[in-house]
Amino acid sequence: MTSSNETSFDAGAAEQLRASVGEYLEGGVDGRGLRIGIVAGRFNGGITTRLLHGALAALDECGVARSDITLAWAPGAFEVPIVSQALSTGPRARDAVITLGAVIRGDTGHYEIVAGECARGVQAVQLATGVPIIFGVLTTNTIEQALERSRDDGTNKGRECALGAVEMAGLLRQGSLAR
Ligand code: INI
Repeated sequence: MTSSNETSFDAGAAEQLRASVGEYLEGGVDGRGLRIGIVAGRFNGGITTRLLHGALAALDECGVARSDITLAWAPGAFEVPIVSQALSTGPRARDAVITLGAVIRGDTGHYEIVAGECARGVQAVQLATGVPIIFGVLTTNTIEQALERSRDDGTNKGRECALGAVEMAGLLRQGSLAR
């Protein structure tokens, strides 16, 4: 992934815009009181478990209570959307759902189908339910790339997705976005 001064988000510059618009909305990192669902694929479960540890650590940092987290294991990435849907509908709908999985091209003849249908399904669920479904399903060419993206550090994709879940849940509760 490339990053440069030109492409990265400039928080200072954005902050200066706050007073120049009618309504300025952004999520944050306060996860207290949020109910979060996590759907993890058991396929390539060594990778998804690494993502899960990254996600849980970040949710802890945001103040999300462990008792407010539901963890559901799906057989694989293909089943992740329907479980996400079950966690985002009805009276017990979560404030956000994090999906975690690993589809590795080298191992998979039908890589495009599994990865594509998972992404398509996740997007369909969040647009249909209004609950943010964060896409933490790795799609890589090699096992090494999947290991690299699930390292036990700040670059862990599960961590990034947990922060995204807290941010999106907060954002969608704000101002004119609130339902
Ligand atoms: N599921 C994954 O999560 N990752 C994969 O790489 C994968 N491969 O390699 O096929 C995979 N397959 C299982 C699939 O998600 C379903 O569980 C299965 O097809 C049953 O519907």
